[in-house]
Amino acid sequence: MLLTNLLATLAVFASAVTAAVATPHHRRDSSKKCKPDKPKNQRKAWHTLSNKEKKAYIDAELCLMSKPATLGLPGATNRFEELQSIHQASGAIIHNVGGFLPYHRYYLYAHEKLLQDECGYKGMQPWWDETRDAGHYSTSVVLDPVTGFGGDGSGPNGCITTGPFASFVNNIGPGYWFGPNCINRYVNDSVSVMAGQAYIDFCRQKQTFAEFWPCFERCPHRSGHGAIGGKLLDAVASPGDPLFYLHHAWLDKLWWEWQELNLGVRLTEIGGVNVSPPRGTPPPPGSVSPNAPEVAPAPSAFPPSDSLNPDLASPYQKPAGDPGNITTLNHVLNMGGIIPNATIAGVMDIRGSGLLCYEYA
Ligand SMILES: *[C@@H]1O[C@H](CO)[C@@H](O)[C@H](O)[C@H]1NC(C)=O
Ligand SMILES: *[C@@H]1O[C@H](CO)[C@@H](O)[C@H](O)[C@H]1NC(C)=O
Ligand SMILES: *[C@@H]1O[C@H](CO)[C@@H](O)[C@H](O)[C@H]1NC(C)=O
Ligand SMILES: [Cu+2]
Repeated sequence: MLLTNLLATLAVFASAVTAAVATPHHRRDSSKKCKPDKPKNQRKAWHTLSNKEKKAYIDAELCLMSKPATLGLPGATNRFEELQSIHQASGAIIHNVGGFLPYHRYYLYAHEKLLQDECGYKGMQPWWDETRDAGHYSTSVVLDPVTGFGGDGSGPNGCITTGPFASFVNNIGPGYWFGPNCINRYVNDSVSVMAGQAYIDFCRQKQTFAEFWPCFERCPHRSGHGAIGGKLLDAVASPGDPLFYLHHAWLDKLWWEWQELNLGVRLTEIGGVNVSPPRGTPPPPGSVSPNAPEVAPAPSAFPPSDSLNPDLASPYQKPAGDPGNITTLNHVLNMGGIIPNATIAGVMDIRGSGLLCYEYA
């Protein structure tokens, strides 16, 4: 076991060195000094926002949903769906891989930037403090019908009927198919127990990135998707529920807190497979908390239509950047033209040495 760990660490180190001398990554505008701790760069917890701040965020999201698509991405009819479309098309190369956390970090940034640049949003991406709501998501302020994202779904398709997004018609999903469909939810409080601190601590004590990411991707990541259910549990079309961005911001915060425990190593430590293993592959031993049940993927109630995304990623498609099967800092995070592509190296640090400049408050 020790030897395996040592070899994994060496492999990770070797790829970090290779990355450092390879193609430089896209850099942020150096004319803008990064001050991540300035209030304007702080990502705050949803429950700490004033009602006015909450409304500003939701209004900006509604604005993205109302702006026509501009990039010709498959299935997308508006700016919000363009983001969802690139997530759908990349589905097989951004989940169950070592690039899962970096991809979603940069993806959140793309969303935050669209809200700010296209819809005049002055705030930052808020995050959902799910630990606070573990075991009782159904009563979370995040699901408030007036100041939040609306509540649980109902009826035969589980469509949400309250909140600002109740009438949103989503043209992406389910799965690799195209809509139109509603935002649906099947909130399950017992699954939401897995947002609890004990589950986070279980992954937090993992010493290497190779051990950390599969643990974390499963629980609290997948369990959170499972606790809301419906659209949010859709493996590839889940960004159709705006809750996606609050869930992933929380996960990004937790990943950053793990990085902060050993920044000297964890700002460059990466690894893990680079192509999704076939469905049903058992997780690596020790990566799953003994209490964490498997959370089923989206129900297979796909429409019997020909509306399949033509860009459907093949299971063995790989991200650009490095030919190997192990994730490296050179791998490309493809944003489909929404914002420039980046490499993993560019998003490892959120404090301004790369592309990102924010802090979690
Ligand atoms: C909630 O999830 C648990 C665990 O997966 C399951 O046993 C239970 O049936 C679910 N409850 C509902 C109402 O779907
Ligand atoms: C890389 O992964 C592909 C697909 O799983 C596999 O066919 C190939 O043999 C792997 N290559 C190496 C060098 O492991
Ligand atoms: C982003 O990366 C993808 C995958 O490598 C590539 O096909 C695409 O052309 C890149 N887009 C831009 C704008 O560079
Ligand atoms: Cu995802």
